[in-house]
Amino acid sequence: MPDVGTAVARRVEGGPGRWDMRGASLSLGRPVVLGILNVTPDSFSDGGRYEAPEVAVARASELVAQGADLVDVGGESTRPGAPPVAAEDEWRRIGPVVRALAARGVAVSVDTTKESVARRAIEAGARVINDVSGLVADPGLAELAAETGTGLVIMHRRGTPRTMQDDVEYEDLVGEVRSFLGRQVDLALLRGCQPEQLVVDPGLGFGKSAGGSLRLIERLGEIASLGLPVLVGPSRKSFIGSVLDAGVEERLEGTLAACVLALDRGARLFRVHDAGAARRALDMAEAIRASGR
Ligand code: HH2
Repeated sequence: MPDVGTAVARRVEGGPGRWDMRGASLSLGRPVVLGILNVTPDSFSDGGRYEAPEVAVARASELVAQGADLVDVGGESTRPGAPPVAAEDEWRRIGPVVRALAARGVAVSVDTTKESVARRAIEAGARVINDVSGLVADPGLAELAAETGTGLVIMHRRGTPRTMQDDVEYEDLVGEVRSFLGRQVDLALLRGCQPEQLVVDPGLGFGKSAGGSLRLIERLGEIASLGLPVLVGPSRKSFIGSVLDAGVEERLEGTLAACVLALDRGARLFRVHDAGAARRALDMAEAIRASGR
């Protein structure tokens, strides 16, 4: 198994630690909730609902009031089969929203794989880059994070949204995801990022079968053993639908169960649509965990 360097090892020795994002520092002592805001016409569960900037901003305020620590703003759907979106179009969707939220003091994460979009979002006040391609689509994102000090989420996925569900077989899924994340973390460190900026994500549902996503949660400890904070994004995804035979609107309990088990196996950050329910479930689970320490 690859090691991601002594700098990272130092980060975990001191407990749950913190996530640095452009001068601000978020404690990881309490589970961190990222509220999802998709400013897209076609996202799989909330596409078309928040396209008007004022509606998007109102939704973000709701997420924060419910307990989200950050709002993750995306302008390109990554659902299986989704077509790519040009940088200009992506920015046109999210620009006014990122600017308005940052001006209101909301911590904004930008869900993009493009350096040009991330750069504009940072200029508009975003604090975190959430790269679902894990520095593959645009390695320039690592330099950008190093230069600006933003937080950087490095996620594993196989292929692109168009192709990722074509082949979901792995010889050793958890090992491959872990090795990939280790390599990309090394790349980010080499490009000048500090370990405290980095978070890793196994990419539930991204080029994985339903069984694969379940296994990644069950064996999340192996990903956490890389020594970096782990984010998971199970919210309303189809692997929950497969287990429960439930439509997109009926996956809240499945999402919460996935979050709580992921927490117990080492995840510290949770990307969810239902911020209030996740906040309560995670705070409760964390209180139980803490009572034994
Ligand atoms: N999942 C989605 C999008 N971004 N980012 C991270 N770090 N982890 C995830 O698991 C993740 C993510 C997909 O979900 P959603 O945003 O709800 O849908 P869509 O991609 O259709 O907009």
